[in-house]
This record gives sequence, C-alpha cells and structure tokens, in this order.
Amino acid sequence: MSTPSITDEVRSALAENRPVVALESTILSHGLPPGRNREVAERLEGVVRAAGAVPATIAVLGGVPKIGLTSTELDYVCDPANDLVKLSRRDLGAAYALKRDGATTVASTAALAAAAGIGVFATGGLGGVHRGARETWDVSADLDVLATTPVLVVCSGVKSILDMGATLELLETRSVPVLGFGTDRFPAFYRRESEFDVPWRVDSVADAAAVVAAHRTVPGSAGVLLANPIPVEFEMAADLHERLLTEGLELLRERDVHGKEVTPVLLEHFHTASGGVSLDANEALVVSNASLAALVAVELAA
Ligand code: PSU
Ligand code: MN
Repeated sequence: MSTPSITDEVRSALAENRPVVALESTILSHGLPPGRNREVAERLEGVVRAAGAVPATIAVLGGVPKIGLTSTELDYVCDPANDLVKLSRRDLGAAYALKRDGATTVASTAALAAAAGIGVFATGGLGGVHRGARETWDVSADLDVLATTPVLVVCSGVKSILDMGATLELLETRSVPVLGFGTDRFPAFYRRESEFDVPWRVDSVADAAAVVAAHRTVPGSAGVLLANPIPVEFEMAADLHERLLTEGLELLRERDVHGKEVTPVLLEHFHTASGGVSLDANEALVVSNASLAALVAVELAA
C-alpha cells in the first residue's frame, strides 16, 4: 500500500468541499510530443482554475501516487528523457513496489481520483474496444474501471481507431450512462459525430450535474461518461481523417504493434502525418473537456 501524496492546494479544496478536477498524465507523456505536452498541461490547469475549480494532475513518481503535481513535477512528467511507464490500474502496485515513475491512463487516474475523493475527471478520449478485439481481446481497462468507479469522465468520445459500436455496447452492458453534451450523436474524438446515437442528451451544465448527482443515488452505480464534441473550428476534415485512419491501421499491421503500444503509435502517426492538424485538434478538445469538467464540478459542489 502506497499512501498518495496530495498537494496542499488539492487537499484543502477537498476538505472544504470545493470543486476539484482530476487530469491524467498519459496524454502528456505518451499522447503528445515533448514541448507541446508541457504547454497543454499548463493550459489544462489554467482552464480548470478559470472555471473556478482546482486541477489535480495525477501521476506516479518514485513509486508514490501524486494527486496534484507541482510545476517541477509537470516538467518531469513531460520530459521524454525520464521515460515514464504507461500505467493502467493493474500496473500501479508494481510501480509502487519497484519505485517507478509512471503516467496514469484513464483507468488508473480514475481509480486514484475516486480514492482521493475527487469525483470529476477530464481527458481527451476514453480507451475502448479495439478493432479486431474478437481475435486480440484488446479491450481497454478504462471501460472496466468506469463500470466500477464512481467518477464522472468528461471526454470527446473514443477515437475512430476503436470499434465504437462495440465500445458503446460494452458501456451499456456494464451500466455506464453515456451523456451527449449538446448532441444526440456519440462524438468520434477528431470528428464531432459518429454514426452512433447517445442514449441521453443534456444541453446544459446544470442538467449534466443533475444527472450525475441522481446517478450517484442509484443502487450499484459507478462511473458516468459525459461526451463533449470537439469545438467546431478544430474538427478534422472527413477526408483527412479517413486517410489517417486507414494509414494508421495499416501501420499497426506492418509493425505488428500490440497491447499498450497501440494507442501511442496511432496517435504519433496521426500527429506526424497530419502536419500538426491532429495536434491542434487534440489540444482543443482536451482543453474544452477540462473546462466543461470544471463547470460541472463547480455545479456539483454548489
Ligand atoms: N486517448 C487520447 N490520448 C491518449 C489516450 C487516450 O486521445 O493518450 C490514453 C489514455 O490515457 C487512455 C489510454 O486511458 O490511452 C488507453 O490506452 P489502452 O487502449 O492501452 O488502454
Ligand atoms: Mn489495450
């Protein structure tokens, strides 16, 4: 058992029931290129504060789970020279015992946030069922953790590199409500809409918060997904998106990429092959999600 280290700012906000928003670190160390990741980390914390909540970026450093990172710690997490391990929830015990540095995924961030008493978490895209999962069994632990952890995850849906239909079916099976924020369609990360409908639409922060609060009273309930489409001006053109997707999936086959490497390799392909378009898109959507998460957290704390 490793006792989490919680920054004073986050600790006092939690003690006083003020709104806190958890942020993950895998997107920083494995999802965005060096330099850019540090800028995004700063912007995410900035928009959370601007909306009236306290940001808590989560990572594991020297085997200690950190709830809230100092500026120096953010530098450390964003520096590729430090070679942080990608930690899903199952990896946390090993990282604690072996005193490793690691970045937390949606699964591990949600678990650590909930244990610290943080109920709202913002990210870019949720992990899900991978294409070809019927053979590979590659289904992100993110889904399982959401099904058992009482936390609201604000994201822009899942990337089209995943099997979106299967991901939504699994969320239904595991009783995770999916709310579309101002939309009837499940968002597809770089694109505002997929071909799939969301079961519930909410059109205001107040309604989103009310659903989360009510869901928490349902017996056996756990996580909620609030799906927020990418801001219109950053949506990727359909033809570019189609090309990157086809190339990316081909690249995985060629290089025989498996398991936890799949998501980082695909993201890196999107970023290099789109000449930065996907990076701007990724930054815009995660910033928008952090801001929305903070507004919902403020409403929930009121
Ligand atoms: N979506 C992104 N960027 C990311 C990830 C998802 O747009 O960096 C990360 C998240 O941390 C998510 C993880 O939890 O990828 C899912 O990885 P896997 O499919 O290996 O479970
Ligand atoms: Mn996987």
